[in-house]
Amino acid sequence: MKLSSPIFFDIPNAEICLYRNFLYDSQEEILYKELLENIAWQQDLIKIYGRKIPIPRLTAWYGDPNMSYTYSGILMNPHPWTLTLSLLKSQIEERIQHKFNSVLLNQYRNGTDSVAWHSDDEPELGETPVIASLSLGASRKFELRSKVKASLDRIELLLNSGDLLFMSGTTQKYWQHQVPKMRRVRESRINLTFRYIIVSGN
Ligand SMILES: O=C(O)CCC(=O)C(=O)O
Ligand SMILES: [Mn+2]
Repeated sequence: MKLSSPIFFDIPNAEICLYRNFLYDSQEEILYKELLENIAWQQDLIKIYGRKIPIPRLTAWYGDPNMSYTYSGILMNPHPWTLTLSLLKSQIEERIQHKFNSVLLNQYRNGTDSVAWHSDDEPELGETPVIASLSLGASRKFELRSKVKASLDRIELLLNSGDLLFMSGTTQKYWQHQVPKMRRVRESRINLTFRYIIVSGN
């Protein structure tokens, strides 16, 4: 791990910071290949006007036992942590001093894969979700827009391989984010969002 200093963004009602080059280049490549080959990637379907269509990316959900999670109406049961994922989790936890119990992985096969505007505000993430998002592979745009003030400018970041984006506080309450299509991008990208699910009754 490189101890690059984080960039803090001055965004109203949001807490966002970015660690550029969080990983060593050598770790990045090994990790990317290992995840591409060994993660249990699945193609989820989403119901739109009664028709089931494939979402434009592959996903996988890993975590502690019982951390099931509903994402875009899809109930996901976690696969148990792989050694690679749990080492990565510890590395991130140590750096940002926050605990995680699950990770959602997205694979964008090329620039036509994407994720539409949304907030990571599912009830199981609590009032102020804490998300650590690691990018590997192709560089892709990551955009933020305010849910409450249309007058606020959109924020656009380019997330490169090895970057770690950290979102906390009221970011999910007041802002949405998306990874838009970038049709000229031919290479794939893997993104891991480490999350903390609050189990009801705890
Ligand atoms: O790929 C990314 O950078 C973001 C993914 C995302 O927003 C999500 O999985 O909720
Ligand atoms: Mn998200």
